[in-house]
Amino acid sequence: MLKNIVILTGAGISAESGIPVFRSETGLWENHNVDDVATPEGYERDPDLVRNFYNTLRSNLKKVEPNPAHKALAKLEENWKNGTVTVITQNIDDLHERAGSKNILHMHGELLKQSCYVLHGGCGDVFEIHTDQKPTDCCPHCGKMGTLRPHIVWFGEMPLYMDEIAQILSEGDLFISIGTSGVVYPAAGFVSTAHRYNIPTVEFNLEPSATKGFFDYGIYGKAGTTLPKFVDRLLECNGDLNQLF
Ligand code: BJW
Repeated sequence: MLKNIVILTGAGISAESGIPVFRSETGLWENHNVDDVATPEGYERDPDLVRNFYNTLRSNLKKVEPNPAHKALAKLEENWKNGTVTVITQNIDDLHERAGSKNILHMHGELLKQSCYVLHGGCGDVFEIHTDQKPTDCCPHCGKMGTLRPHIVWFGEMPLYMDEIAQILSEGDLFISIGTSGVVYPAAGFVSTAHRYNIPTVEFNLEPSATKGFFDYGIYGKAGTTLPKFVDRLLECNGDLNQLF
């Protein structure tokens, strides 16, 4: 029987809420060069630019709401009685939480958190933040000034919860990927891990992703339309995939 459901989400699930995806034709993120705002080197070059970039993204969270795709995943978690539903998200927004999902791992960090940067002499602790981060802020734990940074995993940094994710993948019975281009590792490799464990894999996207070859099934269209229908059918047939595909 299908017990544990593992879900990987990416920027595409939040697109219909109004948060832009990363990979656009311009190659820019919110009008910034990726190297400037999403690498440790960019932060060393211009911490104010990076701090302000994430302050703006954090502030913009107030203007967006979860969409039917986020709500469908929360509904699945609440109503799935055969095992666990885990959302591993690459997203740094809080829309899964606001939709009602509880079992979430933010592998690329969270906009509503900041950390005390060890490489700048900080203590490594992580704290909630709901306002703008300022260069004069002091760490609530070690008291140092100027060591707080956005709690975001930048390129070249180790994503979070990797041991837990490896365990969750090894215990999964169904792997679902939603709204991710499949180009950023290690997240892009989770489907091949699931494939090696011989569990069914499904992707939801506007179009086949870079890792489409590893998916057993692809459901293409806007996740806000396709996912609620899929979740309803999954719950109705109690996870019998033969009835679903
Ligand atoms: C819809 C939709 C709708 C739209 N409905 N769908 C060379 C080869 C291989 C790897 C590397 C390499 N050189 C360097 C690396 C490693 C690097 C990497 O992968 N780089 C590649 C770009 C080549 N990775 C890292 O550095 C990571 N760390 C690492 O590898 O450490 C070592 C390690 C190895 C093994 C195990 C453990 C550790 C860290 C990656 C950190 C990523 N951080 C970011 C930035 C966040 C900050 C910010 O917000 O500014 O996270 S990058 C960015 O990309 C963000 C995202 O989470 C991530 C993934 O993007 P995502 O979510 O897939 O978005 P898009 O825009 O790409 O795609 C959206 C999709 O949605 C599209 O497909 C649309 O079609 C679809 N869509 N609307 C359904 N309505």
